[in-house]
Amino acid sequence: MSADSLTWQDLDASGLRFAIVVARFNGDITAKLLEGAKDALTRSHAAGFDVFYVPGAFELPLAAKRLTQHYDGIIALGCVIRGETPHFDYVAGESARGLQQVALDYDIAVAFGVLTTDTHEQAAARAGGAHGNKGFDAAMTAIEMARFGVASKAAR
Ligand code: INI
Repeated sequence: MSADSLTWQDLDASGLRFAIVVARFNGDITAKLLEGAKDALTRSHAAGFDVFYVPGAFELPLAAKRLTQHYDGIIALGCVIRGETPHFDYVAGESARGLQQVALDYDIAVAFGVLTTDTHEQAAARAGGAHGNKGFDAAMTAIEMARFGVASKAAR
C-alpha cells in the first residue's frame, strides 16, 4: 500500500453540517480540491455545507477558529508550493499547527486538506490527478472524525 492510498468505506454524513475553508493562493489547485471535497460531502449525504475563502494557507486556522461554533466539522483546503526561500516552511508549518490547535482547543473535527509540495505538477497530481484528490480525502476525514465525536459523546 502506498503512502497516499487511504481507502474509504461508505460514510454517512446525514445530519452533519460542514464548513469548507479554501485558500485562494494557487487557486487552480485549490478549486480542484474544493470539487473533491464537495463530491465527498454530497455522496455521503451531508446535511449541508458552506464554502468560505481566505487569501492563503496561513489564514486557514483563524478562519477555522471563527467557524467552530456553527458546524460539525471543518475542511481546510490549501496548496503550498516550495519556492526558493524559507517562506514555504513558515506558511505550511503554521497552517498545519494552527489547524490542529483549533481541533484540539475547540474539540471539533478539522481536516488538513493542505497540499505541501515541491512543484505545481506534484500538487496537480494530488488535486484530481494520478494521486487522487486530497480534497475528497480531507472531506471524508472530516466526516469520519465528526461521526467519531458523536459516538464518543454517546459513550459518556
Ligand atoms: N500561501 C499559500 O496558500 N500557498 C503558497 O504556496 C504560498 N506561498 O508560496 O507564499 C502562500 N503564501 C501566502 C500566505 O498563505 C499568506 O496569505 C501571506 O503570507 C499573508 O499572511
